[in-house]
Amino acid sequence: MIRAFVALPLPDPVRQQLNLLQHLLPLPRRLPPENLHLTLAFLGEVPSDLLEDGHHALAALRAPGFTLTLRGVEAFGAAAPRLVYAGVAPSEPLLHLHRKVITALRGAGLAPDRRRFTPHVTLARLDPQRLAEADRLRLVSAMVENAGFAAGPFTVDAFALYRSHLGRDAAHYEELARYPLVAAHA
Ligand code: 2AM
Repeated sequence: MIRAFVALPLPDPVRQQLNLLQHLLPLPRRLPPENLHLTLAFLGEVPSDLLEDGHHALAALRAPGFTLTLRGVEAFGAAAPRLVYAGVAPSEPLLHLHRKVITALRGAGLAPDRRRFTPHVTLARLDPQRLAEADRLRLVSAMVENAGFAAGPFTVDAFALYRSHLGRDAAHYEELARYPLVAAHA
């Protein structure tokens, strides 16, 4: 079984900006900069032959490239933040790509996570139970101070299939395949 997901890789300068943002926030733990990405579909543990079928379906997908801007700092779990992320400026091409990826994966017999798609780049995961009230307030106020964060616009010209190796500290993400998008001005 392979633990897999589909995501947009981010250009180095964008990951550097995100890393800076991570350090402007009082976070107990931060995702390593090399792990920063925008998830399109989470597959969980899948048999390798099924994943191979998913790979072929993704390789056959045609969608246009586009530009994307990251904007704002937000959290899932408003009162008790459990995941802090950089937001994504509204992007119809991103939603289009997401729909195509989901359709391709389902067509190949895979069952991507069905949660509503809220585009985001995870900066840190937290355990709300272990976050003292004073730390929570410091975090929320730093998020407000950095609400003007923006990165981009940058070009999105590919998406990728990743394998997740769970580790004791951070997971390690291995890129299994990269799928080019159609040039926007071909
Ligand atoms: P995230 O996008 O919110 O950070 C690999 O684990 C990637 O798949 C992570 O980026 C992770 O969350 C995303 N993901 C989506 N649903 C998940 C789930 N149910 N379990 C683990 N990771 C999930």
